[in-house]
Amino acid sequence: MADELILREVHGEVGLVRLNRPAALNALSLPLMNELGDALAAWDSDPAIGAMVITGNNRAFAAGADIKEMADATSVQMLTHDHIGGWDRVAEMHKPVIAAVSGYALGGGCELAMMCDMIIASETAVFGQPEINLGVMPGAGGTQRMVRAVGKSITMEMVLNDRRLSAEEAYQFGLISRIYPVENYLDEALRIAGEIAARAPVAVRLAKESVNKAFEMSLSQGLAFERRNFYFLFSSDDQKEGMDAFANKRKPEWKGK
Ligand code: DAK
Repeated sequence: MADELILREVHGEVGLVRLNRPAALNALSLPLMNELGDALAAWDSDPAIGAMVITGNNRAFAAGADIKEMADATSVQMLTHDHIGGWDRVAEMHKPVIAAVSGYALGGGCELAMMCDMIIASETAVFGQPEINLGVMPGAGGTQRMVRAVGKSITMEMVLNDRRLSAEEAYQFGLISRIYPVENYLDEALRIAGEIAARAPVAVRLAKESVNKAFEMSLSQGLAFERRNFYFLFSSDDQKEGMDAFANKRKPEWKGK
């Protein structure tokens, strides 16, 4: 239906959310973000789903938070409406989440993509943090996740002077992991998500958690965290299965236990 804010599809073991406000370039309103958070959370606890993909359409992943919704808000309303609540949930998922981006990924759209575990883009993708044009600044990770991805100088240009990155630049700078033609970027994102979903689930979960800790911890804390997760996996059936399958030259059958 045309007026649904998001569309949910299941492709094998992959849950796909299509942001669905094409007339507003998928502007991320509060109701849309709440629905997105609900959809991801449901799949995160569904054993039939192993990975998730968020996409928009060929013209826009998302051109930002909904400016018209925010325009008249006061600081107190922004604070008390819990604007961040719906957004934070995306980064809290235990299962891998991939952003499949074509066209505009601006402001909150770029921040939403960066909350995901990897970004796969079409050749037409454009990444930017243009909030400065509105007299504000990024509020959902644009100054923090971007600087960790592409470094200080490029982030400063993006945040202070609305520099936009093409897909090729975003790839060179390390913001995204793949570029595909616009005709098949989504299929490729679904393919990669499907491959990850077919891997040992407990190992995938702890590996994702460990990589993300690199953004939160010192090196020594992160190394200790990684090591504990590594040791923990030796209590899983899948570790025994994976190593036995290797030794016996057969394909492993994961149980997620
Ligand atoms: N919000 C609302 N409507 C938007 C929109 C947006 N971000 N972006 C586009 N639209 C609407 C346009 O108003 C237009 O609607 P109608 O006039 O047709 O009703 C329709 O989408 C088509 O847009 P255009 O006519 O402008 O299309 P063009 O091809 O000419 O231009 C554009 C495309 C992407 C260059 C342009 O639309 C644009 O500059 N859009 C705004 C980009 C932007 O400034 N984004 C940053 C928004 S601020 C937070 C969470 C998130 C955020 C902050 C805090 N917390 C949880 C605390 C995020 C903030 C932002 O993202």
